[in-house]
Amino acid sequence: MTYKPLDTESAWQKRWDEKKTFQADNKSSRPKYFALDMFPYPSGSGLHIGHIASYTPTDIISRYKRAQGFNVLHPMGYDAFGLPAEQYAIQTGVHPSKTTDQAIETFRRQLKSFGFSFDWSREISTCDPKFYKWTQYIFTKLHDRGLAYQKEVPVNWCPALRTVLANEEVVDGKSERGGHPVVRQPMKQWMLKITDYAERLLHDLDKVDWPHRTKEGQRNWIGKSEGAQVTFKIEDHHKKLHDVSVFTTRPDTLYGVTFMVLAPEHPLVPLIMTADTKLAVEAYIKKSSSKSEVDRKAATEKTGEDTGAFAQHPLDPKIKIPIYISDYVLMDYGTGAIMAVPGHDARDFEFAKKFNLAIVRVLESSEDLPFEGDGKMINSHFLNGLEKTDAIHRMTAHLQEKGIGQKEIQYKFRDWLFSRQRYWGEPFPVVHFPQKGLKTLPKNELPVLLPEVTDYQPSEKGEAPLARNKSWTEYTDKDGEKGHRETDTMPGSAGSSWYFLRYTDPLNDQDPFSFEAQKYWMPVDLYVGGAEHTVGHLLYARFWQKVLFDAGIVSHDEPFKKLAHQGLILGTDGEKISKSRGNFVNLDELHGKYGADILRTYISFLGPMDKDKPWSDKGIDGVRRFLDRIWRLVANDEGQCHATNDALPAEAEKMWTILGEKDFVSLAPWPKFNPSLVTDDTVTLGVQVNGKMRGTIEIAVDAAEKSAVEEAQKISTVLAALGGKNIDKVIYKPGKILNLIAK
Ligand code: ANZ
Repeated sequence: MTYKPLDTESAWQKRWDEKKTFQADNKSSRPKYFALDMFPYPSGSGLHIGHIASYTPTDIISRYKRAQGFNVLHPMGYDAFGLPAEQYAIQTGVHPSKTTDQAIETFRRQLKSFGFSFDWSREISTCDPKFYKWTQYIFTKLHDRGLAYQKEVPVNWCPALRTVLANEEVVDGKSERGGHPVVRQPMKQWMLKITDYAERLLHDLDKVDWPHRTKEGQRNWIGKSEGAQVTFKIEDHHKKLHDVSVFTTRPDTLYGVTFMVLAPEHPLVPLIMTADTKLAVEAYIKKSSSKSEVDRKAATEKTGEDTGAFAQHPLDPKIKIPIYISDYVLMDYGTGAIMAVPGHDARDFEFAKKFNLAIVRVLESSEDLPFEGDGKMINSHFLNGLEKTDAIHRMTAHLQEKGIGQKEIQYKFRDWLFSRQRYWGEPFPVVHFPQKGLKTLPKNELPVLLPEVTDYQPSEKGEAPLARNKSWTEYTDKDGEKGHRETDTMPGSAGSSWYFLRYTDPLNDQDPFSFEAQKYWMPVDLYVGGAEHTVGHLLYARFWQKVLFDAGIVSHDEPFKKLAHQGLILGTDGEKISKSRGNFVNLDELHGKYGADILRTYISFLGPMDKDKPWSDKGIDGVRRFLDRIWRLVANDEGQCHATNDALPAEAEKMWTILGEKDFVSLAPWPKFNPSLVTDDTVTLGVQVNGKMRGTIEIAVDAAEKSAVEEAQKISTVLAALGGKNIDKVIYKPGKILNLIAK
C-alpha cells in the first residue's frame, strides 16, 4: 500500500468541513489561543506561494495548540475593498463586485485544498455589507470622539491611479502599489487624528512581543523629537514686529545661529520680502510648490533665496540674523521655520557654504565643522564649559524664564489621511446638511450601502465617482431637512484595522462583536504577516484598538500580543516573484502534482520562517520520500491495516485510522511523556567481592541472579579477587548491585 496524497487529501478536507473539525468555541473552559494570519487581498491571480509559506507555520502552531488542549481560534477572511481589487476590475473592465466575488471563490477553493485548519464558520469579507456596517459604525465612534475631521490638506495625489494616497502608501515618491509618480496638491480630505495617540502608540510597544525591527520601524515613523520652541522677532517692511517661532532639538547651539530659514510656504514670507527681493522670492516659491516632500528632503544641492529681511537674536537684539527661504525647510513640521546653525548641522552648513554665510563653532572638538557630535560648549556665554546635554537643559530653562521659549515635543508622523475619491470602498456614514452641518448616521441607518453603479471609474480631477450618482447622494432626514451624502469612500485599510475583532463574534447583527466574545479571545496570541505592514496596517490597527478601548468597546489596549513576519518566497532566480519576470510559481499546478501535505512539509523545510528564500522544487522529491517512509511505518504492516481499500485520508488522518483510531488526529491530544517507556533495558551493574568494588557488567535490568553471577565471573579483576575460592553467598539486587561473598 503506497501513499497517494491526491486520492486522500480532498476527501479528508471534505470530512473536516462536514464535521466542522476546526470550529472554535466561544464558551469553553479550555485556555484560548488566537492564531491569526494577515488576510489576503483576493486578487485575480489567485493564491501565491507566499500565502502558503505564511499560512503554513500558523497552521502548524494552531494544530499543535489544539493537541495541547487549547481552544484555538484560527480564522480566515478577505481584505476585499480597496485599490488592488478596484485596479484589477478597471483593467479587466468587469465590475469590482463581480471580480471580487470570483477572486474570493478561487481563494476559498485554494485555501481549502491546502488543508489549513481554519474555522470556516467565521469567514469574513470587508466588502460584505454585514461586515462594513460595523466599519461605518466604528467610524461614527471615532467621529463622536473628535478623532475624525475634514480638512483642506496638501495630499499625495497619484495621477496614474487617480487617487490620493496616505503617507504610508508612498515609497520614495512613488505609489507603493504600482510604483507610479505621486505629486503634492491641496484637497479636502477626511483625516483621523492618530497623532493624538502618538505617545501611547510609542509607549505601549514595550508591552508587546514583536520583532525588534518592527518596533523600531514604528518608533521611527512616529518620530518623536524632544527640543524647544524659540521665538525670534522679525521686522516687516512697514517696520512692524512679528514673532516667529522655530522648533529646535539643539537649543544649546543658540549662540551659533548665523541665519534663519523659512519654508517657502511660510505665511510671513510675503510680509517680510523687500521690493528688491520680491521677484526672486516669488519665483522660488512657485518653483518649490511643484516639488514633492520626498524630493525636497532628498535634494543634495541646497537652493534658496534671501528675503532681504532680518531677525533679532533672542538673547542679544543687537545681533541681526539674515532670513532666507529654502525648500529643505518643510512647512508641516515643527513651525515651518528654523534657526540655522551651520557649525553643527550638516544641512545648514551646506547652505551657508553656498550662500557665503558666517559659520560659528559653539562645541569644542578636534573634528572639522559641521560637527554634529557631543562636546563642551564654547563661544556661548553662560553655557561655556557645559556638556551638550547640560547646556540643552540650561538654555531651555533660561529661555523659559525670559518668556521667549519652552520645552517642546514634535512627532514626525501626521494624521491619517482617511478618504479616497474612489468607488470600491466603504461609503462614509455621513450626511452634510446646509443648516445642521455634518451629521453621522445612527446605528439603525447602517449600513450605508455602496450603490451598484456601472460608472465606477475614478475621475481625472479627483472627484469621487459616487458624486455622479445624484439620486444616491440626496438624503432627507426625519425633520424633512434635505442634505447630501458624503461621496468619498474609506481607504482599504479601514476594514483591516479591526477585522480581527469581528472574528471573535462574526455573526453578531446587533454590535460589531459582543464585549464577552472579544474579552475571551483577544488579544491575538500570534499574528503572522509581512513586514511591509509595519507603519501602515499594524499601526492603524493599534490605533483603532486604543480608540475602542477608550470608548469601552474592547477590554485590551493592544491587539497583537506576539507578532512574526514571514520571509518572501523568491523565484528560482532569487528575484521577487512576478509574472513579468517569468519566475512565477503556479500553485494549482504544484498542488495537482504533489498535493498539500508534501508542499506544506517542503515549505516548512525551506528555511527559517522569517528569512527570504528562493523557491526550488529540487528537494521536493526528498520530502515525498520522507512522507512515504513515515507512511510505511504505519501502513505496510498488513496486520495493522484496517482501511486498505477505503478512499479516505491528509496523510496523518489516514494513518491514524489505520492505527485503529476513530476520531480525527487533528483533535487528538499531543503525545505525553511517559517515563516508564524510556527506562533503559540494560544497566551497568557494579560487582563487589566481599563488599569491595571489583568491576562492572552490562546486564539486563531484570536479569536472573544466575546469569548475573556468570557474567561477573567473566571479568578478570573479579576472578583475581575471588582467588579461586568458592562463592559462599550472593547478594543481588537487580539493576542495583551484585556482591559475591567468598571465604
Ligand atoms: C537648530 C539646530 C542645530 C538643529 C543643530 C539641529 C542641529 P528632528 O530631529 O528631525 O526633529 N528643523 C526643524 N523644523 C524643521 C522643518 N520644518 N524642516 C526642516 N528642518 C527642520 O530635527 C529637528 C531639527 O531639524 C531642528 O533642530 C531644526 O534644526 C530642524 F546643531 O535647530 B535644529
